[in-house]
Amino acid sequence: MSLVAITRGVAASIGACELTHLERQAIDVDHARAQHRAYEAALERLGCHVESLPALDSLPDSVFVEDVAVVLDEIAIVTRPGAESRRPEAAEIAPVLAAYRTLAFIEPPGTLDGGDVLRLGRRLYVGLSARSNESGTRQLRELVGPHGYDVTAVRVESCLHLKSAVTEAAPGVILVNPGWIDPAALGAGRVIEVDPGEPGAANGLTVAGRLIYPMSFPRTRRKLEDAGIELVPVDVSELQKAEGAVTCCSLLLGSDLKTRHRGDGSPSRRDARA
Ligand code: CIR
Repeated sequence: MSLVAITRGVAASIGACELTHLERQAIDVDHARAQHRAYEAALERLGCHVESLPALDSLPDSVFVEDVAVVLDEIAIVTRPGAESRRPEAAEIAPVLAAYRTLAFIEPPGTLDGGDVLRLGRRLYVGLSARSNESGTRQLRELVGPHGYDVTAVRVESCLHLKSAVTEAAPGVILVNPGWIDPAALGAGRVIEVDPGEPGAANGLTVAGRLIYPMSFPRTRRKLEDAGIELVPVDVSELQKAEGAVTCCSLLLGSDLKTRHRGDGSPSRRDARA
């Protein structure tokens, strides 16, 4: 079983991205692309096969592939993003995921962003946020229940997504901004709180026992290192201007690459970047 990371190149139009909690700042597309390639390289160094999809210049936020699907070992759910401008991204990811998983879809009036779905073991916590609603959560519960997953809804009010406020830093350890989410709501074992001066620091991506983590949060980084967590630092400063972080730039899935079926018979699109 290999680990596959699906990513998508940075759209030339990323400067027109959705913004909820940040002021718009100019984004240097070349710099953002270089940072994104370094992120992909970090995934490769950690043993992932990176399926890097071409940029979609008409969809400014399409680099943030996490939001358009929830991928489990048993099934992939293609979401219906809360932001209308992002809805066409779902149709772009569906054929890619169909090569790896049976698909299901969130239907109207449901909305769901993958950034609102935190998996801890067999439980999926879903942020009821500006992007993900009760219907989307209910549909997700019906789709994953038969595969042995429980779904628990959690209110998210002060930040974009649930995973802006909390991610898993290591097995049984969550990294959390307690000002944005009450860690007690997540019933996790060990809790590491972000440094109070770094509210956006709760988003890290665990891969192969390491934590891919933004360079821009040095104080929280020190806390994580002191807790014995091995970090892989990445500079995502340009993507952060688009309200992105590290979980949002990939979809991770276990795959038997040798036997998986590709509908179009083509090889991996690793080198098909725009
Ligand atoms: C948006 O507002 O949808 C994008 N500008 C940022 C999405 C980031 N996604 C994520 O953290 N899961």
